Amino acid sequence: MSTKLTLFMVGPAKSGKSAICNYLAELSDNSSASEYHPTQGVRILEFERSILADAGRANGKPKAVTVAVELWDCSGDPRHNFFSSLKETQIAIFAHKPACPPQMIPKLRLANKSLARAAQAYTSLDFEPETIRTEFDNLIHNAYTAYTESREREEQSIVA
Ligand SMILES: Nc1nc2c(ncn2[C@@H]2O[C@H](COP(=O)(O)OP(=O)(O)O)[C@@H](O)[C@H]2O)c(=O)[nH]1
Ligand SMILES: [Mg+2]
Repeated sequence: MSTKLTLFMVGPAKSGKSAICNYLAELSDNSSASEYHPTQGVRILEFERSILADAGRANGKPKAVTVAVELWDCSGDPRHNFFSSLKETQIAIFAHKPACPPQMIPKLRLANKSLARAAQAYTSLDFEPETIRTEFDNLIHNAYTAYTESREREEQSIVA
């Protein structure tokens, strides 16, 4: 049975959340569509990613793991505040479209303490879109590692 991770894509309206979700789920690209279609409520995309998981305590070799991903493409409408309902075991990806050219983008300072150390990546579907997938796989890798480590700790506390 593969591990399943649930991730939420949240951020302001028209910041490219749905476009990124489609790209990650390898759905047909509609980024050239002239009309904007705001996401109503939430749209759930399911797909799999293969990652190279770190070696656990038991053996020394990294192994290829398939992770089932449930990606929630949330509405940017502030009336649907999905972020406040996130649990510790879930992950948020923020999409934001800065109003300046890519080379001028400053490092964002995230006010929320628990997000201060969050990884940031500057990407665009027009410019090196593969970076989006690479960063997403890094996120999946980190989440998978945290999940397996917490499971190992739980198992050990039962045995002890
Ligand atoms: N050229 C370009 N257009 C984009 C990109 N990302 C999103 N868009 C366009 O920006 C608009 C808003 O994107 P969407 O994903 O619907 O935003 P959401 O409201 O955050 O889900 C749409 O018309 C997309 O086609 C991008 O990387 N490049
Ligand atoms: Mg959307």
